[in-house]
Amino acid sequence: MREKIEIVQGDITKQKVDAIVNAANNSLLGGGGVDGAIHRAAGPDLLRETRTLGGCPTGEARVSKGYRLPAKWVIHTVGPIWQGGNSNEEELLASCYRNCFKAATDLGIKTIAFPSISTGAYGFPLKRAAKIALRETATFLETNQDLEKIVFVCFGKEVFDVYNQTLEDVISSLGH
Ligand code: AR6
Repeated sequence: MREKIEIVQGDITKQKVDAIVNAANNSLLGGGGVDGAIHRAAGPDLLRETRTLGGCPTGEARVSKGYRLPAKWVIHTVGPIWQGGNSNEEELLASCYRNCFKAATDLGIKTIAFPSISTGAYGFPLKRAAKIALRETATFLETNQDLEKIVFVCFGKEVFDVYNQTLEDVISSLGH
């Protein structure tokens, strides 16, 4: 399981994987952060398609093509806005990862890359978010063999270090 998880520092729009995940907002019409970067790299056809999707509730996921991206697909998910921790934020973030894995298996793909959902503009504490991301990934990999590689693309060294440390914590707590 550990060998299927990769943590890298870099730009998700450059990843050569079957699908990249976008940390979008409920409108799916683009924004700042990783969402802005993905729309710029994919080109205007991406917005043309996401306009037809009718938005996306927080915690769910929607699929579009990748257009000019190296990735064939974009899985758009909407993370929760951090409101202090008592507004179901942790469950909603876990639900983003679960729904992205479901979308990936429905597409029949083998490789996927995630950004650190909700931890930029939406203010989710990084360590807590990383723990949720990696725990959901480990749980998924325990029962599902479809995905061969799951990449966490960390934008900056701080995020990279936190993900690496958290992966060790999650794996040892699961007894692997
Ligand atoms: N590649 C990988 N990660 C990136 C990139 C990139 N090119 N650019 C930024 N990040 P954010 P959120 C990191 O704010 O918190 C948008 O406006 C970033 O450093 O992109 O879920 C949407 O439209 C951080 O670690 O997403 C929504 O309105 C992580 O991606 C809102 O922001 C997530 O930061 C969503 O906020």
